[in-house]
Amino acid sequence: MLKRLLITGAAGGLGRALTPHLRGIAETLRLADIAPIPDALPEDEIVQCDLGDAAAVDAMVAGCDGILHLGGVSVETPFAPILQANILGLYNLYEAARAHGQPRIIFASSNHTVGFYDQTDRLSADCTFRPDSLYGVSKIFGEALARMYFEKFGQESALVRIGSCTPEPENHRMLGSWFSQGDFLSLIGTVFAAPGLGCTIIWGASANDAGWWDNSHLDWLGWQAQDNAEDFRAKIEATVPRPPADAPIMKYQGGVFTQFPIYKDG
Ligand code: NAI
Ligand code: 15L
Repeated sequence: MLKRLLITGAAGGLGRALTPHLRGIAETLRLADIAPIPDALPEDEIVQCDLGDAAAVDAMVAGCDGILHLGGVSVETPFAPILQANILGLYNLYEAARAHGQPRIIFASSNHTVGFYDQTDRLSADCTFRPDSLYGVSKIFGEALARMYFEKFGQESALVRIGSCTPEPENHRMLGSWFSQGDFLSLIGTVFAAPGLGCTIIWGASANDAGWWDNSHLDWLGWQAQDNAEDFRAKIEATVPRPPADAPIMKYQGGVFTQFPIYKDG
């Protein structure tokens, strides 16, 4: 069991959904976010900090032997907040980890690193990046940074390219991209329990019949997704109007992110 698991982005959608189920894998949870964290328990440690603040990130990481890094900008925005949270923030996090015993890190990367692939493409973990947004580019930076800290210092990371982590798939695209919260939780448990991890790319997706991503390189890890978006197909067909086949949400793995402009401040 971990002694102290740091969960960044604990006030966000995934942080709030996953945290209650992670109490069993660590003696203490340290919950961090720039925003107030609504559902913390009295025994949780709370840290309010901006990932762009190096000293605050160093203090946030000190004393932790595992990190679930969910914090950061999670959508397409102007470059400034992405730079602060996802680029400077990642550097600050890995530098803090280097200074404090190299706790294993699960980095919430994204399908938007490869969003310009077609939904007819099938991808292995070593595919060429095809980012669909500045947000996707920032996740590629995070993956590259993690790799460099592994090569230079042996820092272990799981780079989880999350598809769409929602309680249920919500539209036709998510029949391919869905990652159930249960499958994410079992992955987190497996990653922190594994004897060795290295720096491993993992497609964060359930065992979807209509899925696009191949995790067969992970046989050694002993994790297999259990859920399947196909179980929700009838519900989606009945409740969500089917977009035209050439609509971005039906054509591209990254869906509508492929259509976003470069947003400017102001
Ligand atoms: P979210 O936007 O709900 O949560 C992100 C949290 O990060 C927020 O609570 C926000 O306050 C915090 N944050 C933002 N900027 C910060 C800063 N400068 N310093 C400290 N904290 C900051 O996102 P969600 O859906 O919970 O996703 C969690 C992570 O997983 C994100 O990194 C996202 O990119 C990634 N991801 C999520 C997917 C999903 O389906 N939910 C899919 C792919 C990736
Ligand atoms: C992501 O990376 C986003 O953080 C999330 O909000 C969703 O848009 C998800 O990808 C998705 O592609 O469904």
